[in-house]
Amino acid sequence: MFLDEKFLFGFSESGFQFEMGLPGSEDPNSDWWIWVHDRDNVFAGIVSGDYPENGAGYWDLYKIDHGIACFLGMRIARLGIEWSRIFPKPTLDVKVNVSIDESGDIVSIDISHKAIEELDKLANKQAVSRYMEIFKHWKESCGEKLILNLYHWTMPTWLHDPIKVRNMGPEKAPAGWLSKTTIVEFAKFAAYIAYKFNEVVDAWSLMNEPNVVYMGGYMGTGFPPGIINSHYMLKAASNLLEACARAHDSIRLYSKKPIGLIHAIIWFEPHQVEKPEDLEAVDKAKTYWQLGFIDALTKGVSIFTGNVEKKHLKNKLEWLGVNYYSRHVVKYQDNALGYKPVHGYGFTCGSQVSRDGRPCSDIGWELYPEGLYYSLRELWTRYSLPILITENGIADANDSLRPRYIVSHLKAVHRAIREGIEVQGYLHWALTDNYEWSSGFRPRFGIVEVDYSTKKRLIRPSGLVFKEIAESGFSILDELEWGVGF
Ligand code: PGI
Repeated sequence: MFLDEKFLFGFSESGFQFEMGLPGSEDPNSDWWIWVHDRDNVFAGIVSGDYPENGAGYWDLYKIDHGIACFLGMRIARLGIEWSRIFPKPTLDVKVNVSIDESGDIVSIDISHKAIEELDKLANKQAVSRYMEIFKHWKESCGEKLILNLYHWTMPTWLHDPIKVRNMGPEKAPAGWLSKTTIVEFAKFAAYIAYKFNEVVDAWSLMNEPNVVYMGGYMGTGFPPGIINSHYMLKAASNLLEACARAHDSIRLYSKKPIGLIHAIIWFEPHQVEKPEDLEAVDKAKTYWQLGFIDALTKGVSIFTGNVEKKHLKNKLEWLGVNYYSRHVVKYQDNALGYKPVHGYGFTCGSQVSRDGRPCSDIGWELYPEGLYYSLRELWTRYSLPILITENGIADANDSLRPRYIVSHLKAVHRAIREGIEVQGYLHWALTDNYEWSSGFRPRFGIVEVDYSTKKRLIRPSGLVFKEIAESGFSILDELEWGVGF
């Protein structure tokens, strides 16, 4: 078994969404900080006008949150580390040997120990030691396991300035994932973090949802840099792939712990199938959204490698993190991707009840637990990698749907396990309310409520449902009704 013999319950967090809140915890050095503070973005309604520095304050209050997590029966945490906190200033001058093949791909990066020592001089030592305190506190209080995720959508402004990219174009600004430089710097960052934190980490996650980064950033407007351009999307996806592969190699210089990828997994279904293109639309959506990326890092070939095998991308995953929330019902559309979501279902439910009569969350995401079971089955059949549910949860301020959400999704997980699918744990999103990117503080994903003015925490009733299941195991689920068919 990967990580443990027993099934693990826990929570997931990212840096940007939880850390800031109390004076001194601000991190103004990331692309997302610039993005959510940009006046034009606020004025255009692209971002909410809420600021992350008014958030939950985990940077200072982590001991309280760990205590609550323990009380709720949580034994595993997936935490993030903010690249911009560790390296607020450029690491570009630290020399490494980069090998490039005839197609321009970065196939290896040779990072010497001397380079690590130079990175150590540049690193913000206060941030390094605070992260070490947080991680050790989790492991020493009651957390048995820690997954450390290296990238959850934010990067230093010296590598990505999304406002300049939008205004002047990616050639004239630090261009983030549109630039090969970011791949090299990410590999250095990964090596440095493995060097510093290996002892407290049980498994590594290379990135959280690179698929949302390339789809959100270059096929929509809410994510930086908010440019709709399918060529940029493909370029960003292929650079993200190289970054994952090279970061994997970097981690292996200093750590033997399992390395995986956390991905946004949406269950795609056809609407009424009227023509063969409608079925192809489902395939296209799955490929662009999720399978294409994982295929490349396992088999070395996918749509993002131009359908040719790239050996330098192959066999880079030892486990898979599944972030599951809802489905998309899609149909054929003559656009760059070949599909569009049908409104009234899944992520585009748009109201309190879907066109299938199922309840939807405060932000209009439909409850569809079967989709988690179907996704687990598909991923297991295709990759045979051990799976962790690394996110699952609901924006539900008055906690009326969360108990049902948790129970029905755990039933889906239980069914998958009974059928022999290796699912090692369930990490809820989220332990506490947090900053929901462009949407600000309105969506309430916490199993624990946060009063943002006092920073006080209050366990929602669903927290006690979670605790009971985590402490007594899956058998208790049979006593509960919710399950939609399972
Ligand atoms: O929205 C809730 C959470 C975020 O707070 C996490 O940072 C992020 O990892 N969430 C939901 C998803 N991913 C995350 C699912 C994928 C998705 C992202 C954006 C679906 C629609 C839009």
